[in-house]
Amino acid sequence: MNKITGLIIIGFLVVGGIFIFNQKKPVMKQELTTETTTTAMNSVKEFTVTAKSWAFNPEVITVKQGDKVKLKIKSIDVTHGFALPDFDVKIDLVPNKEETVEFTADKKGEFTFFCSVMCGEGHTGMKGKLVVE
Ligand SMILES: [Cu+2]
Repeated sequence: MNKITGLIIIGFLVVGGIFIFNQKKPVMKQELTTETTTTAMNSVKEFTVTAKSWAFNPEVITVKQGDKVKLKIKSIDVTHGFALPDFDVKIDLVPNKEETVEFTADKKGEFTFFCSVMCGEGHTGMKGKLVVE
């Protein structure tokens, strides 16, 4: 009889434990949802970027985490490219044609963007930095 009572008590503890554990989860989810909402309220940051042999201007673009980033990029000489692999951005820049790329800066850090079209001797040094604070 004592053994059975013991098992029942253990059973209650386990069920109670699971109950408490499950109670905590929705609270965590709610916190995440709140964070997402805050992120969605962040603004669109627009930049005009010029590409020419062999540099981007501006070379450093700084935004806040959660910002929606809009880049209007134009090559003013030969065909260049604009690649920002961390945000799945890769585009060819035909001379004097403005291209627009948009992405959400959803992670903090410093991310290199670079020219992705062979454009001459300075090609490999043609890069810049996206800073997400
Ligand atoms: Cu290039």
